[in-house]
Amino acid sequence: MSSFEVLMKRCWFVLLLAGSAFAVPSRSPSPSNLIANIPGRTTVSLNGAWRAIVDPFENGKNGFFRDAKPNDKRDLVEYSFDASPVLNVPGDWNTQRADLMFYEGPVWYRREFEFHKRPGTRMFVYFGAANYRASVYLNGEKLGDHEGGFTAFNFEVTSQLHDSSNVLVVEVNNVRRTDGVPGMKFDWWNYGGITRDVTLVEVPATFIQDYWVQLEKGSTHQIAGWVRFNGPVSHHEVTIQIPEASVEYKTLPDENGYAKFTFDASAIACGKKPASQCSAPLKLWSPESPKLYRVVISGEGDSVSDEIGFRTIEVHGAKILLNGKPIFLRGISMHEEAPFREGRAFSAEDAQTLLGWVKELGCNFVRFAHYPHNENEVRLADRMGLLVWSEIPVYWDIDWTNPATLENAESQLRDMIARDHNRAAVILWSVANETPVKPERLVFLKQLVQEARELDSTRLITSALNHVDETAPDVRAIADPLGDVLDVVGLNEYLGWYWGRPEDAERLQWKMSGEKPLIVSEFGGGAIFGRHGAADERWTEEYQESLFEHQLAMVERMPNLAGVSPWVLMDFRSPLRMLPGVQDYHNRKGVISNRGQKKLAFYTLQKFYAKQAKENH
Ligand code: GCB
Repeated sequence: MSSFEVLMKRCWFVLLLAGSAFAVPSRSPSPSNLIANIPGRTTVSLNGAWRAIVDPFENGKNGFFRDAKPNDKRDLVEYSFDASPVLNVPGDWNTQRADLMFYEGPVWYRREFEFHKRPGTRMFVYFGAANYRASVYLNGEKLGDHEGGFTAFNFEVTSQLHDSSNVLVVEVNNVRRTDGVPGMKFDWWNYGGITRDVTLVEVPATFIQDYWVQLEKGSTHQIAGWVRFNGPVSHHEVTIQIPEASVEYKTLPDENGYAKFTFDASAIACGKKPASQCSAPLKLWSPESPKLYRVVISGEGDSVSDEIGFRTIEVHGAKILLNGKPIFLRGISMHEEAPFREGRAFSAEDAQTLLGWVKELGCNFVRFAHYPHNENEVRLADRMGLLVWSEIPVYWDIDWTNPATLENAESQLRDMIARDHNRAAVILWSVANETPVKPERLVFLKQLVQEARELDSTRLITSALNHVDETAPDVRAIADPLGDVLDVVGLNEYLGWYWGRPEDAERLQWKMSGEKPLIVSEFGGGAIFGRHGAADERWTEEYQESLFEHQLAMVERMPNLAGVSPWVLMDFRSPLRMLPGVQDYHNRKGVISNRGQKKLAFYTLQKFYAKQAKENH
């Protein structure tokens, strides 16, 4: 231990460490340029009423970003933000104006704001998400473009920001694209707009851009990670503190403003105490005890505080181990759809309602389908003790051979991981959902799997597969070579809805090749809340209930089963579901209706999870 210098500081032991090479949980520095932990920064919200011009032919490309006004009565200016109606931000435009429900195309947003810059600071504008493409302009200058409807992005505005009145203009275009991620067809509403918070972020000239503080894979006391600065560094100490656990650790950044570290939290916290008294100074995070610690990272004149949980997640044969013990994932899939009012969910209250239902079902796991959900949901899952599957929208068929499409998917993957890599709740990164088995898709997805592993070697990589072979009468096996490179295999199967009858589940046997955990990531069927009838009558609550009963009994018999996340928590809008009087543009497979009413299948699942919780303890 010659490279360690152990110092006593107040009652704490401080380890000072410089220049050693360590195993870190990720490739570094993180290639994403996102500023981590916006809730923990000095910010000004730009949410509220923005003026909006609906521009179906994209005429505004000729200059709407200038926010021009006629100079005199002879001047011709054929648009006016001032005279245009407002749209709320955050929010999709579809549910704010009836005439925009089916709209796909560009909308120009404008927000005026007053701001006085403080000396020595740098400013950024941060968007939680805008679907699907966004071009951003401040005071007539272009800041940049962003593609992808569910990932955050930020631009520095230090030099564009005026010291008084400012005009921020954003063109948001939700038109579907053949080269997009997702592509042309998907089973959810293509809500357009600035769908998450917009924030001005103030940071010092040199600031902590991102950091990673998590347990090293497989260890319950070794913390490994990094801190990345933006701006000139003067090689001052970087400190990582976990005050409640009496941990303080110091290291130095390199010339690129990057400091990686690994330290033994027990050794620091225990100091000279006998080992028997301090074998586990960190209480591990788990669904039963979602302990979060305040972690303070400081250095180079900046300081950020976060709430971080510590846990391990591994695969051992066909088991998923949380903190070294096998866990059965009692889950549900959900969309980021607002309860009661419909539209995109974005607020802390939306998250509270949705995840409240998830807890009421008896879940310890939730699958955030089919794209990265807003940060409120992920942070609440951290606090509530819900394990999370997080996914990028590589969905059904996309342009597999197009390098720009791959680059786009990679950047969505990077930004998903960058925003949430300090959240203990997130245990699974999913690279795709129900993609067709063909060679070019395998090349594409293998690349994403490899990249996810390089970015985060501590979590598990998965994907929802749906290609199944009938290997003998009433025997099915997953037939997708992508399974070979995943840590955990997801299976979407719709026996009793898209094929066969619910009771066929009694006879069906499943075979798994190889020892890998399996999550049945979807099954389900549609029902209208309040429609009652025989168990074999489609769209009744009884049909859905019977389907759940048969499915759950079958799923329990599946080899390698490590978890379930049926489809889906709540009915949601979808352009693919038109049947009048039944669907009316809603996917009705929710166990809860879009008005918050619980269907019979909700209770079937709740009962199953109560039994599972008892048996697996
Ligand atoms: C699926 C998809 C999901 C759909 C669901 C359905 O397999 O993954 O996005 O909404 O089926 O309802 O058909």
